[in-house]
Amino acid sequence: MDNGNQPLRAVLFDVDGTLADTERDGHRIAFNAAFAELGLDWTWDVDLYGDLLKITGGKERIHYYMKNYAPAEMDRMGLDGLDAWIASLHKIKTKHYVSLLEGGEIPLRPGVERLIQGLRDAGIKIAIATTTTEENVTALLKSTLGEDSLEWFDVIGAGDIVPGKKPEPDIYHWALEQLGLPAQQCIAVEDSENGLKASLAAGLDTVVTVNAYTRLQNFNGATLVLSDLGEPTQPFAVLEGDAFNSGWVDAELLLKLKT
Ligand code: XBP
Ligand code: MG
Repeated sequence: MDNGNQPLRAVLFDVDGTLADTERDGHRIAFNAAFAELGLDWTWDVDLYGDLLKITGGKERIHYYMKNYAPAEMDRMGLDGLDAWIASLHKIKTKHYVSLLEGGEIPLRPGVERLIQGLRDAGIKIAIATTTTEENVTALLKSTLGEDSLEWFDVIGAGDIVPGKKPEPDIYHWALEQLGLPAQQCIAVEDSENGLKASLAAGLDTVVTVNAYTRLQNFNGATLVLSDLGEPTQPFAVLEGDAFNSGWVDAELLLKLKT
């Protein structure tokens, strides 16, 4: 199919909080399991983790936590060894997180699978633009959409492949370049203020689906802010913007947002 003249050629999905509610019962649990494995008496409870989420990137989040909550341990580590130690702790965290996903603990959010299939059927490209580690993305997609699902995505942009994590736009710039498309022909789907800042700074129209950690954040500039992507049996709630009387996000609605 030649979609050369279409106003919408690709949808770029964030992962954590957008494809699945991974933070509270996924990443947080995995961080705590890694701390316990190394004999650290650190516990990130649900509220503390909500505060820590303002720092994107697991390694960066650990660094911020140490600086603010465990400065003595940070001093003991010394500047030279700190980054390597955080990287090894984070590797252990990734192992725990991947095994949670492989155990089928974390489902996709409402409407995600339906939208992805619908975009594929409509010949609209799909891509991932996330701050999280690539292994985590692979494990989430395989455990929820099946072993072959990685091939459905034209581009998977994740983790440390760019220098600046969200709210920097780097990962979106990278993904757009890989897609070979201008931002004007694409839409991003995000769940957080940091994610929205990144997508807007890359020039992307953005649909936000909020979750418990992000629902009170500032989503100025989003094209649409929704409770979730919605399903025919379970329509979304519109929090901001015009959803053209739709109850669920599909290719048709995204095309309308582009006109
Ligand atoms: C969310 C993040 C990530 C995860 C943890 O990214 O900021 O850091 O919380 O994953 P996004 P890592 O919303 O862009 O998907 O520990 O692998 O960084
Ligand atoms: Mg997110």
